[in-house]
Order: sequence, then structure tokens, then C-alpha cells
Amino acid sequence: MRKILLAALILLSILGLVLSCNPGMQADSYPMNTIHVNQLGYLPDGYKSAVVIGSSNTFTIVSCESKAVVFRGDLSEPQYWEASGETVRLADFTEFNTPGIYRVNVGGGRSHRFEIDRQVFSELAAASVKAFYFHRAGVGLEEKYAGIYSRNPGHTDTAVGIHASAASESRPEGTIISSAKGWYDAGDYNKYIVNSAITVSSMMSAYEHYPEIAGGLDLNIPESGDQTPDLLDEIRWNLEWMLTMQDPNDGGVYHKLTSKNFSGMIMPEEDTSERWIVMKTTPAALDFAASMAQASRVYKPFDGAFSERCLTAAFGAWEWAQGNMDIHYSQPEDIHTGAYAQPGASFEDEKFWAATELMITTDETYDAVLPQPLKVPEWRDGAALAAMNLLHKQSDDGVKQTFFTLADSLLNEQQMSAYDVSNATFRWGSNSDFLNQAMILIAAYRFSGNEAYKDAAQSTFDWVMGKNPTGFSFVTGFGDKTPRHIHHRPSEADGIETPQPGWVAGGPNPWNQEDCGAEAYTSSYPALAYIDQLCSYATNEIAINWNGVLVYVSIALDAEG
Ligand code: 9MR
Ligand code: 9MR
Repeated sequence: MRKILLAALILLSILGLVLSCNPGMQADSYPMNTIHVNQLGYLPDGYKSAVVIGSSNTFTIVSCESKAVVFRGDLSEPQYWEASGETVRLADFTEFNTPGIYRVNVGGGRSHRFEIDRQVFSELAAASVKAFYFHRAGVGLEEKYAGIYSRNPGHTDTAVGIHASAASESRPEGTIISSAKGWYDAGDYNKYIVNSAITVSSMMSAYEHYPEIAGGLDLNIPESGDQTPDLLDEIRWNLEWMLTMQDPNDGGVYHKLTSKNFSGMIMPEEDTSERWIVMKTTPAALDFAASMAQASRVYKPFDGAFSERCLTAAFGAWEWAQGNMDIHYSQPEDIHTGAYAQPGASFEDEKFWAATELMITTDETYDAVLPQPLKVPEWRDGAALAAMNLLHKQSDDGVKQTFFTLADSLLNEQQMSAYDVSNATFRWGSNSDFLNQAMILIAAYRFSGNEAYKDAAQSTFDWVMGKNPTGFSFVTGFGDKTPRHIHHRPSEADGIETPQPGWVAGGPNPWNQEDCGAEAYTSSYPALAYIDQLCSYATNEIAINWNGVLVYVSIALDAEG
């Protein structure tokens, strides 16, 4: 009898543990959408906050393991947030730093569980890079590296046509060239230079700024075990494609390699449509020059010949751009895929990016003007990334002042923000705005030692991992509630229920709601304009540039642990 009682007791306590910590149970077992946390968790010595909706004044932290209350705190004064139309309070539990698995409890409600641990971001850092391996064009993914996401090769791109818009004397329309490798851009299977450049540069910057963590990532990719860090091996897959996009006859760089239309929701191998190389542009040349200049120094210790090749390519593109500073992308009539165009923009910021990376690599100066003000990096603008890389190498008063003007505006926004984040506006790929802001803030912390920047970076990053009004942790497979139906051709077509892990969804975006029909979006508030539906390419697509900065921030925070 005693034994049976004991067994029952053990069973009950296991059940209790499951009930309080099993991610699957939560939807029914407590009110959702009232307490928002970073669903992955927090660093023991880092800033920790949750966003709470409700009338209570206090909160507790409860251990999932012992169910004991381990911390009590007061909530901040309520504050209205325009972006979500909510009045919220903050639960600051920075002081509490014991590793473990917890929830925030307020009144009758409790948050998703989260962990406090030094390594809480390590797996995310590796997965955010591994996602790129899943996107390799031109090669099959073997099961020993890709697991259930193994697939046949697609898009070998060894024979693609020069489109009329890209024709030159030495390469007339219809000329066939090889432009193999590279990563698929996003939910679609095309390859775009401008977006590739900012992506590889964000990732190479992570390597340059955090060589130990970034260089030590173990990705289980075919090149693992060679003399080069896995991260750099993965990036090289795309760099090698980028090099093929330069016209050897004049140094100019083509804007994209694409099919004429977006394919259906099919696997890579099934998309056998013709692929085209489309027009040279100024931003393609300058962004390419910036990335190749950076690659030249990053790969030098591992492969001198490749490093030289990258530098020569960078010079060629830079030279071409000097005589072609205003060639905008203009979508040809028969091409209907992504544009990455910047109508009306000047390309002075691209020029600054390229000139700065060339300067960092060669120690020679190149003519360019520091943009005022600097803007948070995005595919349209790599200037702040360049400034960050320059300050990493050497001090420069002018650049430093301009960089800190940007960082201070972000810090100020975070400190005023009801949701404790540096971002207040929402557009396509908003999650990447949060991440790029976090990257700038972390750099400001490294350059100044002022912890307020680090806290702001952490808090802004928390948004992406669940401290937001949608209740989603936006990275597939990381957190209790993560996107299941990303706008991503392989994840839709592979017949596997769970999407490829490690991809950050675009996030709330009140524009372009024609994708699923406006009625599919249940809120008119910008921060709530997100739906986890396949059709929602404006909020639920994934993209390499968004993941590139996820790589940076997760590596940086992992290094802070
Ligand atoms: O799948 C496409 C996605 O990768 C793009 O970001 C998006 C915007 O350019 O377009 C998607 O393709 C859609 C097309 O624009 C309109 N018809 C439906 C397509 C996919 O559902
Ligand atoms: O990230 C791009 C975003 O800034 C634009 O508003 C949007 C519409 O032009 O396009 C996004 O980029 C898409 C690209 O054109 C095609 N591949 C998918 C990209 C992510 O949605």
C-alpha cells in the first residue's frame, strides 16, 4: 500500500511538473497574452524584464522545478503603447540571477516558461546559422547534416541566361554563364546581390567582433572539421556565388539571378523554370565591393588565394561604380520577382559602406562621405554597419560621434517605451529592425562600456523571442509558441509538419495586407499585424538578411553570457 502511495505521489509530482512546464499544455491552462517574456530566457547577469497587462501591482517568479516562489517584485506604473493599443507594466527581475526554469506569475496568470542560464542563447546562435545551410542552392542536403530536412539538389544555375537588361557587347542577350551556389533569398528561390551583401556582412561582422563564439560554432555541415570555422565555411557558399555575379569584362555587378516569376510552393528540385541574370546596378556593385573587401580580410588567415580574389573583385566593382553612381534597379517588363529597388534614393550610403570596408582592409583611404545621420542597418543601407566595423578597428571621433547619435536615439526610445524596446514603427521585416537596433546598441556598449546600451539591446532582442503582444517567439523552433506556417517554399512543400528551425519570421507589418486579405488580420494596431499563415508573405516570410542579423545578435549575447 505504502509503495502504491509513493508511486502515486511520484506520478503526481511528475504530472505537476509537466503541467507547469510542458509547453504544450499552456494554451488551455492559463490566460494567454497577458504576460510576455523572452521565451528562450535571460542571461544570469543580464537585464531581465517582462511586459504585463492587468491591474495587479506585483509579480512573482516561480520555479518550474520546485514550484516555489523565488522572487517577488513590484510592477512599474502602467503606460500606454500606441503601437499595440495596450496599457502595460514592466516586471523587472534583473536582480534575480539563479539559473533554472521559471515563469512570471501575476494575479491568476502566468507567462510562458523561460530559462535563466549563461548558455541560453548558444543553441539559437548555431541554429540561426545552420538555417543558411538548408538554403544552399545547387546542392542536395544529406540526411547526416540536414536530418529530416534532407532534400534533393535544385537550381544548379550552371547555365543561366544573360537577360536583355544585362546584355553588353562581350555578353549579349542570351549568353549562357554559370552562376552556381549561393543561398535562396527567402521564401522564394531567387538570389539577389544587394540582400546577399548585407547578409554576409552582418555574419562576417559577428565573426570579427566575437571570434571565439562565432569561430567555435559547430554546425554539422559538410565542411565541418576542416581548418576554417564552420560559420565562415557557410558564408563562403554564398560569397562564391556572389563572385560569379561580377562581369569580368568591366567589374560591374548584376543585381539578381532569378526566374521570371515566383515559383509555386514546390521543392527546389521541382522548380525547373529558366533562370536569368538581370541588369547591373550601382547598389549591387557597391554592396558587393563592401562585402568582398570585408571577406578579403576575414578569409585571409584561412585561404590567401581566396582573400586575394575577393579583394580584386572588390576593387573591380568599386571602380565600375565610380563611373556609374546612379544606376537604379528598374524591373524589366517580363520579370516579376523581388526588386530590392530604392526609387529616388542616392547611393552615397552604399558608397560610404564600400569605401570604409576597403579602407579597413587596405589601410588606404577611399573617397566617400559619412552619412548624417546614420541609420539602423537594413538591406537598403549598410553605412552604420561600416561605421561599426571601423570603430571596432580604430577610433575616429567623427564616426564615433555620429554612431553614438544613432545609438543614443535608440537607447532613448527604449527607455521611454512602454514595451521596453527601441523600436516604435512597423514595416515589412520589422523583426529585423528590432535585431539591427539591438546590434547597434550592443556595439555602443562595447565601444563605451555603458551597460545601459547592453540592457536596451537585450530588451529589444526579447521582443523577437516573445516579449511582444502577439505572444509569438518569432524564431522557428525556439520558444514555447513559435511560427508553424512561415511563407517558405521548402517548409510548405516538404510534407514535414514543423518548419525548418532557426528562421526568424518577418514580424508585424500593417502594410501589404492583400496577401491573405485584410480580414485575415484581426487587429488594426501595427504591432499586432502578424498572422502565422502561409499566405502572409508580408508578415510571415523568412529572409537571409533578417537571419543574418539574428546570427549577429545571438552570437553577441551568447558572448555576453
Ligand atoms: O512568394 C513570394 C515572396 O517570396 C515575396 O516576398 C512576395 C512579395 O514580392 O511575393 C510572393 O509571391 C506572391 C506574389 O507576389 C503574388 N502571388 C502570390 C505569390 C505567393 O503566394
Ligand atoms: O525585405 C523586403 C522589404 O523591405 C520590401 O518591402 C518587400 C517588398 O518589396 O520585399 C522584401 O524582400 C523580399 C524580396 O523582394 C523577395 N524575396 C523575399 C523578400 C522578403 O520578403
